[in-house]
Amino acid sequence: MRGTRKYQHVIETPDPGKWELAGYEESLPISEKSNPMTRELDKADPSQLVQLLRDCDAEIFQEEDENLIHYHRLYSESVLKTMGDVAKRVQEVLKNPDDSLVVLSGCGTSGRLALLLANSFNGLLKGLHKTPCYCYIMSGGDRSIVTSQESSEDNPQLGAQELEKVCEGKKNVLFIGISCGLSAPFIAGQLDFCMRHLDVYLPVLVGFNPVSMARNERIEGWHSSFRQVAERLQTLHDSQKGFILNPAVGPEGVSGSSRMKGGSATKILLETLLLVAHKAESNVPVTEKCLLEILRTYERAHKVTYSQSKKIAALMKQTATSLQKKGHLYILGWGTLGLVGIMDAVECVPTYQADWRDVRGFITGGYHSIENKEGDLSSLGPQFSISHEDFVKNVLPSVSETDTVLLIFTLDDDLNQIEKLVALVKEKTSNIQVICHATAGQYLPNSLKKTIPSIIGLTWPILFLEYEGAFIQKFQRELSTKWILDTVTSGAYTLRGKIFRNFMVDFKINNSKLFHRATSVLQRLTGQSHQRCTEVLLQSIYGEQTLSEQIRNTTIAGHVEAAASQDKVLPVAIVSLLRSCTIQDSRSRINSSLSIRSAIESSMNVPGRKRGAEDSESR
Ligand code: F1P
Repeated sequence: MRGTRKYQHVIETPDPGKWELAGYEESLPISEKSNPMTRELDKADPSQLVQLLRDCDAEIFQEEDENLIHYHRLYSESVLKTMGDVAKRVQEVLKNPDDSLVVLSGCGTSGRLALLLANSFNGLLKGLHKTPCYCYIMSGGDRSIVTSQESSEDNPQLGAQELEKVCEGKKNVLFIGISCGLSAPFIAGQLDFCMRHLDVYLPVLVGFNPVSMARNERIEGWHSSFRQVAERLQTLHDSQKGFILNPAVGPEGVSGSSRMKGGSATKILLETLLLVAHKAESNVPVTEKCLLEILRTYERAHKVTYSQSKKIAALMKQTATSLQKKGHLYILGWGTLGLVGIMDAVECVPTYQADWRDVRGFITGGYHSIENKEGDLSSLGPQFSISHEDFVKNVLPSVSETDTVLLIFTLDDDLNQIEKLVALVKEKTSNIQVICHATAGQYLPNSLKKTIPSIIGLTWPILFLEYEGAFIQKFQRELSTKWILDTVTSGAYTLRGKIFRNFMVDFKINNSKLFHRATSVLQRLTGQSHQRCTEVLLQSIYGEQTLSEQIRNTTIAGHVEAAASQDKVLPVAIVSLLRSCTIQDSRSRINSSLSIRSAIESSMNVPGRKRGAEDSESR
C-alpha cells in the first residue's frame, strides 16, 4: 500500500497502475486505454477473470498519487469540493421545486443511469411528500432503455432540442450531462445550449477523463469538438456558472467498455452528491465528511460483493457454457434490480455483437416499475417485452437445459411469488441461479434455499441513518448487482472468444466514437499506420477490396450507416491486415475459426508478419 494515502480505505485498492505513467498509450484518453492489469484477460479462467475485474473496479477508489501524473481521483480534494459545490446548487432547486428542475442526461448506459437516478431521487422526494423535481433524457428516447440506439448519440442538435423541450417554462435548471469518455456529441450539444442560456441553466459535466483528453475531432455538421465545449465549460468553473466532475477511475477492464467502471463511477459519484444535497435540505451542512461517509459505503459494497467471488465465477462459467451451446442467459430481477439486469443485457448487443435474445433482462411489473416517460413500449416488438409475465408467457415455454436463468431479489420482495417462479423455471432447466440481498438478521426461508442449488447471498449491514439510510442500502444493492452482472457477462463473452488480450474485437460500429475505436484497436493490434487501418476498415465495411472515390469521400456518419448492415467488420479487418490477405479470405478464415479470438491469435503468428506496436511495447 502507498504511503501517500489520506483516507482509511475499506477495501485494499491496488497500487497505481502503469497507465498513470507519462507516455503510456499517450494518444488515448484514460477511458480508451488498455488497462495493464487485464492485458491477459483473454487467457484467464473464470476465477482469474473475477479477480482481475474486481481489482479494476477497486481502482475507482484509488487516491491521487502526487509522484505520478496529477490525475484527480474520486477522493481528491478538488473533486470532493466540486461535489459539495454542486450539491449546494441542487439544494437551491429543491427549495423551489415548482419552477426548477434537475435534468440528468446520457447516452447508452449513461442514459439508463440517468433514468435510474432520476427515479430514485424523485422516489425519495415523494416519500417525504415533496414535489419530484428530477427528470432524465436519454439519447434515442425510451426505446434505448431496452435496446441499443447508439446512433442518436452523435447528434448535438437533437440533444439541445430535447433539453429545451423538457425544461419548457422552468426558471432554474441544473443540468447534469453524463459522458464517461467526455465524448458524446448529444451531451456536447446540451452543454453548449446551457452555456448559451446561463440565466436559466447551470451545466455540470460528469465523465472520467481530464478535459485535455476529451474527444477532439470536430463533431460532423456542428461547430465544435467535445473538447472545445468542455474547455468553455471549464472557464465557468471559478464563477460557479458551470462545473466539471471528472475524476480518473482508470482504464476499463475491457478497453473502452464504459458501461463497466464508467457506469459504476457515475452511479457512485452522483448518488453521493445528490444524497448529500437532500440531507443538507434538512439543515445538515454540506461537508466533505458527509460525502466521505457515503463514498465509504460504496467501498464496503465492493468488499461485500467480491466476497462472493467463487460463486460469481461459477455463474460466469455457467453463462459461458449456455452461450456456447447457443443457449441464453435470462435475468429476472425484482424492483430496480430488474432494471440493472436489463441495463447489463442490452449492452451485450453492441459490445459483443450478441443477438438480443442471448442475454435478456426482465423486471417485475415491466414498464410500470421502470416509470419511464413514454410508458409501456411492449407493442414495439418482442424485444420490448420485459415483464416477468412476458417471460413466463413468451420465453419460458422454450427454455431448456442449455439456458441459464438468474433471479435477483431482496428478502423484502414477495418470496411466495419468487418461489412459484423458481418452481416453473425448474421444470425447464436445472441451471437456475440466484443473487439474494439481505439485511443483517434476515434469512432466506428454508423452502426457497432447498429448491435453489446456487445462491450468491449478499448481506448488508443495517444503516442507522435517518430516512436516507434506506436509499443508501438500495444504492449499494444496485451497484453490487451491477458489478456482478458486468463481471459475469464480460467474463462469459471473454471465455467465448470475443476479447483479444483486453480489447473488444467484435463490437458494433454504430456511432462515430465506435468507428474511431475500431481504427484505434486495429492500429494497436497490427502496428500499421492510421491511414492504412482506416482503409482496411472501410474495405471490410463495404466488402470491397478497391475503395471508390465515392466511398473515400463519404462522411464518418455514412460509414457508420454502412457498417450497420455488416457483421464481424472489425475482426475481418484485423485478420486481413495481419495476414495481408483479402477481405474475402479473411472473412472465410474467421467463419471457419473456433472463435474470433483464435482467428486473431493464429494470424498474429503468421511467419514474416511485421510486429505490431502492442507487441513491442509490452509483451
Ligand atoms: C456512452 C455509450 C456507452 C456504451 C457504449 C457506447 O458512452 O453509449 O454507455 O457502453 O460504449 O457509448 P459515454 O458517452 O458515457 O462515454
